[in-house]
Amino acid sequence: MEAIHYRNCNICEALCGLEIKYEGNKILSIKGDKKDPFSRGHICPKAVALQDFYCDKDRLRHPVKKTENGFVKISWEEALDIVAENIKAVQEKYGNDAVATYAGNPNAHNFGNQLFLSNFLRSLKTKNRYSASSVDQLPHHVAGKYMFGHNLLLPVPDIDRTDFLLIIGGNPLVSNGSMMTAPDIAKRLRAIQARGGKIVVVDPRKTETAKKADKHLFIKPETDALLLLAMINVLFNENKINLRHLKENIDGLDLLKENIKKYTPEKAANITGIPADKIRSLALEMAAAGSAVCYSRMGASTQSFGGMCLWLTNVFNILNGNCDREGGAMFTMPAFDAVMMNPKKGKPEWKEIQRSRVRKLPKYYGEFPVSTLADEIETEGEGQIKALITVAGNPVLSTPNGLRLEKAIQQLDFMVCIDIYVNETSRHADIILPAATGLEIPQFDIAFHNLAIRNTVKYSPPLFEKGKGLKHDWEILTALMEKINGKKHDGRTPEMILDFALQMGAYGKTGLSFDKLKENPHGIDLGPLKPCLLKRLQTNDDKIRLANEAYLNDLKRLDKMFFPEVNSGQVHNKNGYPFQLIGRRVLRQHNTWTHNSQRLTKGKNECTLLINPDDANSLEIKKGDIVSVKSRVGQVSVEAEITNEMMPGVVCLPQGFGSRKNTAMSVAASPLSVSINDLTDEMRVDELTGNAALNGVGVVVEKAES
Ligand SMILES: Nc1nc2c(c(=O)[nH]1)N[C@H]1C(S)=C(S)[C@@H](COP(=O)(O)OP(=O)(O)OC[C@H]3O[C@@H](n4cnc5c(=O)[nH]c(N)nc54)[C@H](O)[C@@H]3O)O[C@H]1N2
Ligand SMILES: Nc1nc2c(c(=O)[nH]1)N[C@H]1C(S)=C(S)[C@@H](COP(=O)(O)OP(=O)(O)OC[C@H]3O[C@@H](n4cnc5c(=O)[nH]c(N)nc54)[C@H](O)[C@@H]3O)O[C@H]1N2
Ligand code: SF4
Ligand SMILES: [Mo]
Repeated sequence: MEAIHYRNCNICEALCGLEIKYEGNKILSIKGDKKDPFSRGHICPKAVALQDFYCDKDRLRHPVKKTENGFVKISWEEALDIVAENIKAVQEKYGNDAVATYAGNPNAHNFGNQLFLSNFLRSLKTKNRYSASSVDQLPHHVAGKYMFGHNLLLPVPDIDRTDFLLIIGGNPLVSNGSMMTAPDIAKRLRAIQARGGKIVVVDPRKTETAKKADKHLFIKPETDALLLLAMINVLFNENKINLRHLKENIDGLDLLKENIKKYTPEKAANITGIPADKIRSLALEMAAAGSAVCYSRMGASTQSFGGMCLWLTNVFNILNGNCDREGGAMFTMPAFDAVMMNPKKGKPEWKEIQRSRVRKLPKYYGEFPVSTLADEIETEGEGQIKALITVAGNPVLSTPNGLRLEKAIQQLDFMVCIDIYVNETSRHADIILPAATGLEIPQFDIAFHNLAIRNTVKYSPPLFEKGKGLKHDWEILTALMEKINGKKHDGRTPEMILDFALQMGAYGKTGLSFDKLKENPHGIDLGPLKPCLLKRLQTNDDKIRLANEAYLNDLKRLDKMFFPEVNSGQVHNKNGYPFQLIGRRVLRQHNTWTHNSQRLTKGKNECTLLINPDDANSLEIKKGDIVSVKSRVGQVSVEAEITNEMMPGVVCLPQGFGSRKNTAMSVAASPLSVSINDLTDEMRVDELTGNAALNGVGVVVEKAES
């Protein structure tokens, strides 16, 4: 009999509500749920592909063990025993730090993993923890910690009410929004313009979002910090500082002013490529708008000055009177409140930052930057990594110089991957443990309600029972914990923890509980964001720190890079690599793992190198030519696409490609699909946060021989 199931899509951060018609275990249709109070019926093509992942015969459906003849199927009991034995053996022989972990992006979208992963990682007592955070949003967390006292106190642009949205290095019309959960983003952006507001995009590429904006400013990659410094400089010089209700809680205003006074729009103009008068008028226009917000994302965070960009973004919003205010940068009050469940107030604030063994990169909230994972595997000595556990990740394709990492992981004593596929990383594992996913798992979002432009809440039970050979990630994690260090699981399910957290949370008093969620399958609207920062601040003295020493010190690195005439030092020159490479996302693919869906991959080749017509001309490259792109670390051959979307001197490849088709026991190569991370350089990091500098990589582009 035909039936309807309502749930949230768990692929990206937008949390779209789905209405799924099904009969037995067959999907009849997947549409947007018009009654979802947040997404209002919106979905993107990826949600429809949930059925493909559910049915995919090439998904891993039972544990496998590597043998000389490839992977062979084994029982869960045997697989878990092998993993536990090998992990324990490495721990005993080399110490706990010899076991490293890498957690990938889908952990953030999986209810069980959100609740059980950190316990599992803690139980291993290793300092070698890595995740996709350091190729993504780490600078946001570092700014949250330094400025507001908690890595999860992250401002969200209140796009439903703002009069002026400045987007730096984000392309929400394709990504559907990031560090800004805003389903149906296209309609929300149009609404800004319809009510007389304005959208400005700063990006080295005239993106899908930039094309719909009121204004697009090309910026040279990795120079955004200079733009932001100059805009803040304008606020000071033109007496536009307006701290509003945060006035008494601001710390470091004078120190900040003193430190940034030299960064004038004139100085920034040369470096950013944006004329001084445009920088000045952008800052002044935002100061004069009824409300305004600067939102910086991937392009700003995954670059050499990512930490500084996210700091300055917050500073600009605060000084401009638009922090914690309607239409500005606001804070959420989620029903499952990860900040209040793990408060930092009352705890010592400025602990010394630990450094990694080989490259001395910083450790933030328990993790080292993944850009140094290969170093830690390859470099002998005490603390060398000898075993790796990956959970829902594919670092060979998703982290810089993936090929070096691919080589490094083959020298490990042992590797286990918890994944739904044999991917480019897990193909080298000794054991792969297959997890249930998508329509087979319950869905309650813990991570992204914290970053949402509106407070809402929703729980969805699994639609289908998980396949016979599969376990939920959280079941795998608790089973491993039990086998490795004897820590017995207390029997609590994700739902039990959820019920408790909801009742303890801000809405518990008004009757929000797990039962209430089950009665409301479309979700519950908890209203627009409200000013709440002063209640949520986690610094011990209730101050918002504008001028943390770590950031002020980092300005010296910026000077060295961009003003070599003042500080003799490294020059931001091209060193024989005349082009700068940046990344992009495509609508019908999610990171590295959705290409088994025919529905998503049919159509034209999207893995192309975008290049400006003048640049193409001077290299005698024509549309469709195969070009060679070479960086310090590698080389790829890829089809060229000539477009004046690109700023001259900048070329663009999509991320997430390079995937060979996943089959049940292996991965098959696809010639047109290349990995951008065969070119990105693991030595390029934002030294302050350790985040990878994935954008702005120096490359040589040439017409390929044939
Ligand atoms: N050059 C460049 N590199 C980038 C980026 C970029 O823009 N440019 N983007 C970066 C960003 S933002 C991110 S988030 C990272 C992502 O980096 P990763 O997280 O390393 O890569 P994903 O492709 O998300 O890999 C997720 C893996 O999880 C598996 N999986 C999916 N669902 C589940 C599940 O429910 N359970 C389990 N156990 N496994 C599951 C998939 O099969 C896949 O193998 O890539 C980063 N890399
Ligand atoms: N369809 C689709 N949606 C996705 C994903 C996906 O793979 N596919 N991945 C999801 C994930 S994991 C994430 S983290 C989000 C990311 O969400 P977004 O941050 O919106 O995604 P990107 O498209 O990477 O946007 C980065 C932009 O920065 C620009 N850029 C590059 N270098 C610079 C620079 O130096 N300065 C400035 N100002 N701009 C620069 C690029 O041209 C690009 O337009 O998307 C999520 N949504
Ligand atoms: S925008 Fe994201 S959450 Fe919404 S349907 Fe697409 S993939 Fe799913
Ligand atoms: Mo991401």
